[in-house]
Amino acid sequence: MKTLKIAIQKSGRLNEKSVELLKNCGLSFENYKSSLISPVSNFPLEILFLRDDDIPEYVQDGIADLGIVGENVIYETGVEVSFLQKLGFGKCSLKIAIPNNSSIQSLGDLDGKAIATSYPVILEKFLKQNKLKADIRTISGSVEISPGLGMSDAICDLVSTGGTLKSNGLKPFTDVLSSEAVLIGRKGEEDNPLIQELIQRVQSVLRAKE
Ligand code: PRT
Ligand code: ZN
Repeated sequence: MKTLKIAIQKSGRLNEKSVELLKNCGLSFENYKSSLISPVSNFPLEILFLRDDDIPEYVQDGIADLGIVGENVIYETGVEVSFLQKLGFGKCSLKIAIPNNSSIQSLGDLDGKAIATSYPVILEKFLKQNKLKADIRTISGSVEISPGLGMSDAICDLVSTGGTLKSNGLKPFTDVLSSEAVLIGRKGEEDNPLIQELIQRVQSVLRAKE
């Protein structure tokens, strides 16, 4: 049977928990050092270590059969993949936040305002659903400093503890999306017995944690 490939984050917030989950599934392999592919010695599987942003497309295009990535990245890239299992880590929410002294009080007040974000696709959808028109300013990082620099009236970014908002003089205004790490697979491959075997193992690891 064909060796499967699973894409996980090379380094960053999801790497350690993804590796831990796969090890707890009884898979034996080396974590990312310099090689971007690590073979699993006791299962027909290879681990690909990638930037998280690339994982959904690799899975959609069949370069990887499976992937572990945040839901936020999947929705932002707009790919067609199947959601196989929520994994219970990497939890965060995408929120619109405003300066502590902002005059914005209701959703309608966002109309015509500038909102800085690294999630323009998800934000645009949210604004449309709420019949709002705002000026989306796409930036790739450090979104939280943009209101203080006069670049935006609000931001839309991931929040977990809320510490970053606080230390930048911002407060949460409204929730856009909640997210956690998920196991995804290529559409149409769900019945592959090796994939089924891996899903079973993941589910029993998650059950043991409950
Ligand atoms: O290099 P690569 O592209 O792979 O990584 P990355 O830098 O794009 O992503 P990374 O490692 O920062 O995050 C990977 C995934 O972790 C995200 O896509 C989310 O699904 C999930 N996650 C969970 C988070 C957070 N919590 C989080 N708090 N991702 C980012 N943050 C950032 C947020 O953007 C903000 O700047 O942390 C800051 C806020 O944190 P608090 O605790 O101060 O609220
Ligand atoms: Zn990324």
